[in-house]
Amino acid sequence: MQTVPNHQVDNLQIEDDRTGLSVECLKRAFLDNLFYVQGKFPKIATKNDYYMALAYTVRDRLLQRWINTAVIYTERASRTVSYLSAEFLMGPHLGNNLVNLGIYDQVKQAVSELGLDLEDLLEQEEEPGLGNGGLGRLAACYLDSMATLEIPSLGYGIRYEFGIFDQDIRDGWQVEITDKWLHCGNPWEIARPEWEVYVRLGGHTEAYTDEHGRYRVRWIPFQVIKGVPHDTPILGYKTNTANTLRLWTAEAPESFDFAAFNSGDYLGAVQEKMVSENLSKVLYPNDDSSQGKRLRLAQQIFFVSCSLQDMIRIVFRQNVPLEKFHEKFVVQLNDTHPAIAVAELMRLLIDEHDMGWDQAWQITQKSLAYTNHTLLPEALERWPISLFRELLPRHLEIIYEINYHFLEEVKAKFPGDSDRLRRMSLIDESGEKYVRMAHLACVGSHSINGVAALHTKLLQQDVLRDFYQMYPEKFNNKTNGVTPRRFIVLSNPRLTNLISSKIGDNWIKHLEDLKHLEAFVDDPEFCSQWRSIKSAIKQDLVAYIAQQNGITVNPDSIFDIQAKRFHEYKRQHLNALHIITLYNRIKANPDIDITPRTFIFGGKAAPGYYMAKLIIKLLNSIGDVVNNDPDVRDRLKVVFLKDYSVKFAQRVYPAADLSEQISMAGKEASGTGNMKFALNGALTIGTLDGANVEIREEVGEDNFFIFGLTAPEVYALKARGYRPLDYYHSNRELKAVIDRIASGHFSHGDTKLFKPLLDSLLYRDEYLLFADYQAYIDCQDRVSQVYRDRDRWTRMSILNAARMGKFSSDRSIRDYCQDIWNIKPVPIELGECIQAKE
Ligand code: OX2
Repeated sequence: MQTVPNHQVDNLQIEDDRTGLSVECLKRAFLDNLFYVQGKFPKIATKNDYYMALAYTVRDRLLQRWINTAVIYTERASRTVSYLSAEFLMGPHLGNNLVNLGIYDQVKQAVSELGLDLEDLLEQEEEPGLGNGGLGRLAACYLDSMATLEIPSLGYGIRYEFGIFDQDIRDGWQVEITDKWLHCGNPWEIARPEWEVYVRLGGHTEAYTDEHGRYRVRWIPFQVIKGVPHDTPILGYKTNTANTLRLWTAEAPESFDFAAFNSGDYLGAVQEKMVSENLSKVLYPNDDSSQGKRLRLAQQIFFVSCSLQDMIRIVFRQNVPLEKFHEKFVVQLNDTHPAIAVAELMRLLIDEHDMGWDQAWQITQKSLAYTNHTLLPEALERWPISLFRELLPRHLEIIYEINYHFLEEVKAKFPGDSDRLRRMSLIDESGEKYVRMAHLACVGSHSINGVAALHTKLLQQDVLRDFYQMYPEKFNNKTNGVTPRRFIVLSNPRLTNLISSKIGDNWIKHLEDLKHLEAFVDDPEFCSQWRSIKSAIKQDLVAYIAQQNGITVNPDSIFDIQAKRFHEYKRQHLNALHIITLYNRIKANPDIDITPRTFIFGGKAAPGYYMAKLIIKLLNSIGDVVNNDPDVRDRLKVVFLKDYSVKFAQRVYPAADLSEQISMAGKEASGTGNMKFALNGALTIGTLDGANVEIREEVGEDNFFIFGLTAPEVYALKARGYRPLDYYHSNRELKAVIDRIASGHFSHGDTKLFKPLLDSLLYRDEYLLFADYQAYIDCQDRVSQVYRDRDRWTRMSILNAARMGKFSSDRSIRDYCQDIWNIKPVPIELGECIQAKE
């Protein structure tokens, strides 16, 4: 427990209402905030007022730690990680902060003594959905771990006014609704207008000679945008460290458009303002794909420039010479979305701070490090040169110069290899010209990492092969991890208590300690407790499904869950083929002995991704038929839970028996849902893709349901010439499944509805569903068999959770600190600022 900070008044200890952690103190503070912040009293207060009052009560306790942390970092000019990410998928703050402060139970009691229910208040929070999926959630887990490990860090990103859209399902189709996460206010952030910065866009450049006779370039922009930082404290688990997430909003600089450009043209000026504010309006809802839109490039330069300028401000404030920028900051690029940082840091150092090229280049390379998150070709960002020149004329010049020096280096290392020069150039000149952002990131960084062992290997052998040959020393792997605070302590308190009752609670900070659970795997009482907890959680989900979808599901059935973004490579439709296979078996033989299953899906599709949306429609259509067919007799249920989010994920992971991780091998860089499910005792059915490989290694092959082609087998099959029709014609069950869909059985006789999907499978099947179909079905049959042996299943479930130690984001962050960042913890003592206040 934290020691309670007190003011000493004549030996009498009086708790400070803004820092105290006792139940009495929390109650007083809560009512105080209800009155003085929300301006309400209990009789007229809404649930949201209560939520806000509680949030401010918790924020007060964070502020004390936040300010102490800032004081110490500033005094010591501590080396700091800047985590640059276009997405941070934080999830609700309140519950997590209660866990990390260690006051969940006290607050629960405090609000209950005031006649309120904590769970109810937690439900009130609109989560900031400032990310699409795995990439944004990883950034959030890493912030939690950096704070917990007392690593000085700043997360930098965009404060999108509209985060990821809300998903509704109408007539089985996904419908997108704008997310209004800010409409009730955001109690967790503090705006810092005093640290605003300006970002330039468009216009042209001019060369000139400075007073020392040096060649210089001046950039005359077409537009200037103001960036205003909004800070959110990120508290570590049971530490005093509270780091900062700094998100930028775009505004019009009043003086600029009103005076200089639009004098007298009031409406024009307002128009200008709206155009500026557009920059941070909306998150692009594409996961793992890039569309090459102008506004997106503008968003990237906007948050990157704001963040780098902010770092330079901090460097100056802490009296660090700019030549030592790379000693003060290491800047981690979360995929290529912030890769423009390479050119922008060069520009700031050279054009704005008078540094020479060579020194600026050294500093840039030493500061920046790049994480790649995908092997999908459609996700590799490239920008048409014309667009780039129009928006970032100065950056394009700098990139050309970097490219010149870089290609000289390549020539020196591989003389006479002009094909290599063409492949490696920062500019793609094969047709219309493009800037290749991954190449820019590789050249400008001192470290390049993938996010799982297999992914890093494939990067080296394939996507970034030339760069691996050029700079082998830059490459390293950092397997992803997830924070056990949010994804088990907060989301699964029952399992957390059981685990801690056996092995203490050290595992929450040292997840590898979960291995001590193995000692209890043969203890019948422990096994029965484990089982009854899973069963109770499944009951809760049953109630939720009944209320949300009006579907009755059997709590004893296998809860078979696939929850993630919809993408063809993730193969939710392979799962659908399995459901229909079982359905067909029942239709052929209504008395067949089948292990009951509930198939649960959750996830959003990019609004413009037609095929992914059609897969959602297919799943819902299958559900409509299967759930209501009397022959099925409740043995199969198909449930699509709409509007999957972090909040919702926390409810789903603990309830799973089976976790579906069935991407085509070689496509899923890592996956992190796979880790969250297993940590909560689900067994995995999966391909040898991404981190599945390492999860299986850890939990043991006997405790993992593996199937399907390996990555090399996928390549080999494609190279031989893959013919999906051959599988269709030679596999009776597969043919029956496809024919069942084609017949209109799931579409009220409409044979056209799913034709595009079927055609793409029959004639192309890019993700090899047909090739993996039989292996998947056989593996699922094994799952059904094993599930019937309750004791065996429980044992496997316990071993899965017990062996997940490696997949804590704390381990990932320690690895980043050691191998890339060269950074050590800075412990924070409480105290100083309380005295300062008095
Ligand atoms: C995702 C990857 O698809 C996923 O495999 C990985 O676990 C996650 O990033 C975190 O590393 N957009 N989303 C991703 O990559 C990109 C690009």
